[in-house]
Amino acid sequence: MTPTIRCAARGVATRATTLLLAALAAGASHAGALTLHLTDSAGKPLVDAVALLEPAGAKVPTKPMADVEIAQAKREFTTRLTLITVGTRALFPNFDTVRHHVYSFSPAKTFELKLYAGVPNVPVVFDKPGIAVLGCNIHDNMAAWVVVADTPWFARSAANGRARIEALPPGAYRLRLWHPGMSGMPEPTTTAFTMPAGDAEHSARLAVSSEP
Ligand SMILES: [Cu+2]
Repeated sequence: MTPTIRCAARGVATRATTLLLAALAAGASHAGALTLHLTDSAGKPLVDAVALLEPAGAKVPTKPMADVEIAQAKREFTTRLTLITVGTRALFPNFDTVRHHVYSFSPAKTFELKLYAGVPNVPVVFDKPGIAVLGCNIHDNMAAWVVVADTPWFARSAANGRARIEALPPGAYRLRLWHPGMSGMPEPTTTAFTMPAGDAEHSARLAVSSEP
C-alpha cells in the first residue's frame, strides 16, 4: 500500500508544478515588444534618444552589465552616449598622446580621473541611477553622457528614431525619455505609459531642436 500512496502524492505534486509552469508561461507570453518612434521638436527622427520603462509598481531588479569602455582618442570621447544598468563598471582608456582629466559633477556619479595617460587602473562603478555628464578639465569641448538605468527595460533610438524594448510585460509604467540635446534638462521627461498584452507602438516628441 505504501508505495501506491507515495506514487499518488508525487503525481499530484507533478501536476501542480505543471499547472504552475503553464500559468507562468501564459503570463510571459503576454509580454511583447514595444517599438518607440522618437522625434525631435520638428518631428524628425531622433538618433541616440534614451527610453527607460520603470514599472509603476514594485521595482524589478537589474544586474550590472559587462564592463564598458569610454575611450578618448583625437581629443574626443569615442563613445558619446553610454546606456548601462546600475552597478556597471566603465573603463576610460586614453589613446591620445596628450593627457586627459575626465570628471563628472553629476549627482548620479561624481568622480575625477586626474591627468592621466593610458588606462587608469581603477574602473569607475556607476552605482546610482541617473545621468552623468562627463567632461575633461583640459579640453572643454570634450563631452559624453552615461545614462544609468534602474530597470531591465531600456533602449536607445537608431538613426530612424526607433527604439525597441523586448519582452515587456503588460502593465503600468513610467516612460522616461531623454536625449543629450535636451540642454539644461539633466533629467528625463516622465509620462505614464500602459503596456497592453502583446506588441505595441508608441510615438513621442522630445524637446530637442537639433543634433548636439
Ligand atoms: Cu582631455
